[in-house]
Amino acid sequence: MVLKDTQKTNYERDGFLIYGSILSALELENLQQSIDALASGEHCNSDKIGIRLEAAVKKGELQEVQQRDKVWQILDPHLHEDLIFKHANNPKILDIVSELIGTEDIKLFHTQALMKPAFHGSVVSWHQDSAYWTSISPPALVSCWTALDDATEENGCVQMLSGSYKKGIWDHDRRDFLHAQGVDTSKATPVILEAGGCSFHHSLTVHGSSENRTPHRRRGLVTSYMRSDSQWLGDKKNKPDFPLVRGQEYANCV
Ligand SMILES: O=C(O)CCC(=O)C(=O)O
Repeated sequence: MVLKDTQKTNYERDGFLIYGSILSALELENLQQSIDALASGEHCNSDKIGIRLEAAVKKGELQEVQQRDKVWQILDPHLHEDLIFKHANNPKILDIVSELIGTEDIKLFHTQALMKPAFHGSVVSWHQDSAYWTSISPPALVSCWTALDDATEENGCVQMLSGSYKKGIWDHDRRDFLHAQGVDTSKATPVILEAGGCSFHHSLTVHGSSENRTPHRRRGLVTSYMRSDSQWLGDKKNKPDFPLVRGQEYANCV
């Protein structure tokens, strides 16, 4: 057992856990460099990498910065950088995930880098991950959010709504998900982390993040895990080959 009883109790109550330091200084530096290499467009697999740009770039603003500072999201960076796949397999992270997810048998669902360029990093609206990840059942995945820069309220750290995971999937209006339901978002908890620290959240926990108002960028690396006995509800021929990161796999499961 790596988690203290209070940490497990807090996760069960809140649907998230602000854990703190998880990376060594060298691991942090290597991951920062890997993410920047992917974002810069200079990587050998550049044409294959799923990259979404910051909204300001699409509006024709934010022209005077390096390419890497125009990027908002990198999809599945572990497919292109061994170091990121190694991070997704970090035993310290997997020890915690297995306690939170309730089994030693774990597959990697996906990874993503979420970047907020200085002054421009835009809002991630309130959402539940499982409202998008509808092909996986049960909707009880666990994500680890690792800070590659200090994450503060000013630069748009993630905000979590405590206990929100207990109500299943909420009615989903993508334009105004929470306010439409009369939820007081001032009660959300800011996930403040130093670079190299991490938090964990349940895939039904309502969360989002605000804009980056500072001159410093905010990069986060998310690795999301599911039980390897989860069911794939999508078309069988479209099921990705999800990597087993711990324990065993099961027939007719993900
Ligand atoms: O990094 C962010 O701003 C949002 C993170 C998020 O939505 C997630 O980890 O699922």
